[in-house]
Amino acid sequence: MKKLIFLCMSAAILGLTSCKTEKPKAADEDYSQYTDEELDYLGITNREFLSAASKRALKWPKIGNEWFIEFSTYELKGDFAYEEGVVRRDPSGIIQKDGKYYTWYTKSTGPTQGFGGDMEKDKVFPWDRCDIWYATSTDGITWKEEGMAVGRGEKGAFDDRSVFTPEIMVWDGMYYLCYQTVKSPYVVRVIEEVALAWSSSPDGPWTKSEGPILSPATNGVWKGTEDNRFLVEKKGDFDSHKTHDPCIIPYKGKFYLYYKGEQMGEAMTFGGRQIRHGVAIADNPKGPYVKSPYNPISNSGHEICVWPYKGGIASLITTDGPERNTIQWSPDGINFEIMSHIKGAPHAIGLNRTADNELEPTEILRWGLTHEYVTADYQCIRGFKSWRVLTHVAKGEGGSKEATASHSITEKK
Ligand code: AAL
Repeated sequence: MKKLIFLCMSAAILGLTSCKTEKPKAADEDYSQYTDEELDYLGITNREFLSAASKRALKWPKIGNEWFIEFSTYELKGDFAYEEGVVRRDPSGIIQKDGKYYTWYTKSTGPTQGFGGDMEKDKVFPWDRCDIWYATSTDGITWKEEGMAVGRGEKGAFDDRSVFTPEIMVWDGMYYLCYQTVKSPYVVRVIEEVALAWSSSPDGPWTKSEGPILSPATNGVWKGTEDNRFLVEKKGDFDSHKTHDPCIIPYKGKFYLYYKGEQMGEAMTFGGRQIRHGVAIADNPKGPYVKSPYNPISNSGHEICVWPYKGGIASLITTDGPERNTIQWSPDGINFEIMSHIKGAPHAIGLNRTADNELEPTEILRWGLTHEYVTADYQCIRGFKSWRVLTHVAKGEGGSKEATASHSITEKK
């Protein structure tokens, strides 16, 4: 070390400026603040020689494994048992009223023909020509379909083709369902919007908003008139084509509407499809919702799955983008950081909104609803459960008391 300092001093005197230790360090490159114990925990031997990976590791927040979970799914009974010829998908969060769990979901019947056929009759997707139905359960396993909650609008209305992918919010004694809408004809370039319905009872009747409460950005420009979503003059904002998967959370005295954006001219990047999330904020549940200037607030993900935790908002990011299969958290509902990488997660999760979120970060994910593609045409609603992964021990391996105790939490029940 002494030798190095001497060499550097001599080099400086000689006017040579290339010596690394002479370079002033940027504030964020100062690693002296980290203790020997922290370096030891991360397996870093020498703080003078930090690889890029070690520097990143040092910047990780001081978190344990409390965000690290695994999932499995299971069959549900009653009307949620798979039914040939019927689409039930995209379950909302679960709420409870008078001892009964409630969920809302997308429902339709018949196969999907796809684009390019008879525009008057065909279903272009399983979520085309759908209405929003609801079901109840006393145990979360056996569900009874109660009927339609919100139907499509009349011919010519903004929601005349399909209403789907609902999410529920309970606020001040009122029930709010937000959901996606499509207007006929359902072409490839069709826009998809978000609407709202409200009721004083989970059993309805529901009053629908007169128009959408959220729409795609209008600053993208299609190229030509061919019905092709990849051909653009200008892509526009992250949500220039579609706004999907809405979920409203009461937060900090306002209402945060999280949603997935699809962009005109969607590209495949190193993370897969270009899909990101945004948020629009309102003073009242019914709006007006104003998009945050910070959008997009994720660079990855698919269906929205967000919940309040420790004064901030947590988000499960699945399916698309370089940060897929992570759980993230933001202190302000906008600036999300990765808290854990997970092996994967069920799609289109309906969270158990009756959970005590403050127990632990993923308490709300202990059980809930998801959907499964039984065939390309028909989906059914299933249950999921998750468990924390706290240790990694081989079969028969002893381990400390703590490890043994935590291992029991990891067991699939
Ligand atoms: C899902 C969701 C939205 C889409 C469709 C139904 O994966 O992202 O809900 O519109 O597919």
